[in-house]
Parts: sequence; C-alpha cells; structure tokens
Amino acid sequence: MANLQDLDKLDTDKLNTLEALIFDVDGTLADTERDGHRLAFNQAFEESGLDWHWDIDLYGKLLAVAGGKERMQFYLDQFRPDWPRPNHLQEMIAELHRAKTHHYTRLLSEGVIPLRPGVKRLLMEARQAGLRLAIATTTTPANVTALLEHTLGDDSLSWFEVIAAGDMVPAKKPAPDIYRYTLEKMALPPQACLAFEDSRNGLVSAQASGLATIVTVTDYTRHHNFDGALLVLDCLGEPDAPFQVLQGQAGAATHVDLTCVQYLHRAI
Ligand code: XBP
Ligand code: MG
Repeated sequence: MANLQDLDKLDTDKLNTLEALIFDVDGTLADTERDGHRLAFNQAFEESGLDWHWDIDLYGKLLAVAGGKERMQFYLDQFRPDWPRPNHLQEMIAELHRAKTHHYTRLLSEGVIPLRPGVKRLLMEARQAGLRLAIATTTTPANVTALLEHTLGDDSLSWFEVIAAGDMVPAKKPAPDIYRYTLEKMALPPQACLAFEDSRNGLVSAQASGLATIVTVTDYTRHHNFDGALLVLDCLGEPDAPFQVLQGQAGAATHVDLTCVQYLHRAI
C-alpha cells in the first residue's frame, strides 16, 4: 500500500512531467528574417512602385514590432511621417502583406532558408519519445506550412498538435495570447511544457503565459534582454557541434537533446 508521501510524490511527479515542447518559428526553427521576410517585403514594395526599402540595419529596428502588417504601420509611423497616407491605408497594407507572403513562400520553396542546427534532430527525438509538439508564432499560417513542408516534408505538419499563428489571436507577441491559445488547445498547464524562442518579444510572451523558455539567439536578437529565460544559447547544437551557453546552466549537456530538456524541465 503506497503511503501518503508516495501519493503526494506521484501527484507532484505528474504535474512536473514534461509533456510538450512549444516552438516559435521565425528565428527559432529557422533564421528567416534577414534573408527571407526582409527580401519578401522589399520585393512587394518594389513591385508596388513604392520607394520603401528595408536594408538589414533598418529591418533590425523594425523587428521591435511583431507581425508584418503591424511592422509596416510602425515603419510609416516611426520612419516615414511625411509619406502621404492614402485614405485606404489599411487595405493597402493588407494587400502589400499578401504580396509579401507570396514572395516569402516562394523563397522558402526555393530552399533559401534551412532549419537551424539541432532543430530537426530535436523534433525527431521528441516525437520518438512521445513528447507532444506545438507551434506558437506571430507569422502568417501559410509561412509555417511552407517552411515545414520545404524543410521537413509534407507530413511534418501533422507532427504538431497545434499550429497557432498570426491573426488567430487578437494581440501578437509580446502579448501572451498565442501561447495561452496553444496551451488551451492542448489542455496542458504551462508547468508541463517548455517553450523555444529567439527574441525578447517571444520570451516575454511565453513567460507571461507561465512557460519556462529556452532561447536560441540570432544575429538580430543576440543583444536582447533575456532575463528570466531558463537558458540562452547560440543554437540548439549537434553532437558534433556543441552549443555555446550565453546565459543560464546547461549541466553536462553540449547540445539540446531529450536528456537536456528533461534536466532543464526539472530545474524549473
Ligand atoms: C516573427 C514575426 C513575424 C515575421 C513576419 O514571428 O514577428 O511577423 O517577422 O511574418 P515569430 P508575417 O518569431 O513569432 O515566429 O509577415 O507573416 O507577420
Ligand atoms: Mg521568433
């Protein structure tokens, strides 16, 4: 007969069991911003005859705002106050965003953007171990489909129980909406999950949802404030290409595998 302590331990263990990994997309699954989204925006601007051009440096500033439509509005407000606004500005931005998404998904279909190191390996290991997987991203759903299909194959969409993206929620990152939506759909408490992010906006969104978060930085986000992150790395690493720990403790791990995520989950 188990004594009360054992029952308590069982409940605690159940609550503390790692059930799911939730992934951000842009900057986390793949480094998509500089050579993907940014080029697609510029192609859409050029074909519309606009004198808008987002160079690498300016785009880094514009990434302060999540969401492509919101980013174009931010660009006008912050950098083009004198640009003559048409009456139908919101429709124009929506049309530009549709064109941009067309260019971006075509870039992905040409294999321009690979997955980041360790991403495919960790996803396969997680699936093998029966961990549930989800995506929580600000980007447009069509962009997620294109990235997954062109990097992991057509059936990879089914690996993710929930693909929460873009306008599915009222407020984009850093608001918690997209992670709360994902947890609700999975009927999981945040304590049973780990989130993977690349930016401060993403970390704030995940943390506000109660999620412990592992960050893999990009060139655009390396300088961000990641206070509160469980661990900050240069990438997930591979067995023959160890990660570099930028903040936090990874124990004896040299790359993020299931042993590493279980170790980190026990630390929260
Ligand atoms: C990153 C974003 C997105 C992309 C552009 O999303 O903020 O807006 O930059 O995609 P996340 P859209 O890091 O949450 O994956 O133009 O489709 O918004
Ligand atoms: Mg991101």
